[in-house]
Amino acid sequence: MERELSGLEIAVAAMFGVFMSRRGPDGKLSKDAFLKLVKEEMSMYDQGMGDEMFKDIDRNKDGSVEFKEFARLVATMASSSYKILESAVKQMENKKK
Ligand SMILES: [Ca+2]
Repeated sequence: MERELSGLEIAVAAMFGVFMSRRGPDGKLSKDAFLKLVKEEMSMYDQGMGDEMFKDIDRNKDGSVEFKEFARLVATMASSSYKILESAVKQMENKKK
């Protein structure tokens, strides 16, 4: 029998799912795929910052984003968005009531 995943495991799996659904045949996000992700899933960020963000996230400078680089971005988003996330959790809790 499969055990139930914890909330944190579900969150990591969801993040992994986003990466998987957008990766190219080489298993990475191209720059275009990354810019599309910023536009479609990161609306809280200034959309003019996409190029700058890509330069920053592409640590090994191979022109694409591998999962490790993507995971670092998500961790940075989480740690720099405490207030936004706190308010999102409150909204989710209020919807449950
Ligand atoms: Ca890279």
